[in-house]
Amino acid sequence: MKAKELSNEYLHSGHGCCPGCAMPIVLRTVFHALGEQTIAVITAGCFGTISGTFPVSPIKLAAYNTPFPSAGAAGSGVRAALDIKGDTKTTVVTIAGDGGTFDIGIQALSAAAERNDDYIYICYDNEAYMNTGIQRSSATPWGAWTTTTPAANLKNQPKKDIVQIMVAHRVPYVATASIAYPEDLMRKMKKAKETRGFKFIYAFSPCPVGWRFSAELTIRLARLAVQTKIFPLYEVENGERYTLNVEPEGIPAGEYLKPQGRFAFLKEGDLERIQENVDREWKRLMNRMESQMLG
Ligand SMILES: Cc1ncc(C[n+]2csc(CCOP(=O)(O)OP(=O)(O)O)c2C)c(N)n1
Ligand SMILES: [Mg+2]
Repeated sequence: MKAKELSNEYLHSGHGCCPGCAMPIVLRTVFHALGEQTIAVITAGCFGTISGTFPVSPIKLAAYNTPFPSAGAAGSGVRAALDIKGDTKTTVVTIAGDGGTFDIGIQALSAAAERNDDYIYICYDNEAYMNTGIQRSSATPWGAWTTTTPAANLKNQPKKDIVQIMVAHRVPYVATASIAYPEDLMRKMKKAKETRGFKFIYAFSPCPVGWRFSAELTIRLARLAVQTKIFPLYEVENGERYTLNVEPEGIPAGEYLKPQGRFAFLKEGDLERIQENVDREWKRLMNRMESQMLG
């Protein structure tokens, strides 16, 4: 990344995130790309907790806090207010976790996408309700421990495919992103900023506390998620044009799962089952990309 791009900080150190949390790294990069003429719409997850600590908020951007169910609508409202004032330059970005996006806020998110309202919605996915104590969400992967899916009763449903849900709205831009590939994340944010209409950015966000891994492994796990094909990096324009951004090495899924204590309760055969699912999902993605080339 060029030094000039990093010269303006909008998320400062000294914030209240846990050591090794990926979310402030994701959002620091996001804010670098969007610049200071940005209004952040914030929900009650971990980001809301660290950014709403008056008078020591670490963010240097205009911010609007809203309940989870209205996050999608609040982004639309801020955009509409700016439009009425004739301000087309300010970028609106709604930021929510996986619980706020996949579960609690999905109706307002869907409605804003259906109207193709002109703002960016970012979901940082740490795969559970972390701020309230590691409860499972519909983004928690199959076989994971959480406080509501204990060792004797691990998560028994697959992760909801939020990207396909958003792609089905045929919005101008949907992209997955990872802090292990910051240039890619930066480029996607700039593209989202330049694109008119609704944009959905889905950022992977490893959580050392909830996933039970050592804090220095955050970036390595983010990279392994991409390289094992568990979290592919790709973008989709107008609901149909797919581009794969990083060709994964296809490292076995176990390399990603083993450092994480939340997967310590898997039984014999579970690893193979997870690997089969990763391969099946990857094939589905490749089929979509191929059918677009044929069509
Ligand atoms: C409507 C509503 N339901 C529940 C809560 C309680 N709550 C506060 S933070 C949180 C966790 C949200 O999880 P997520 O969106 O994934 O963000 P994270 O904490 O993981 O960053 C919950 C359930 C709330 N504030 N509002
Ligand atoms: Mg979460």
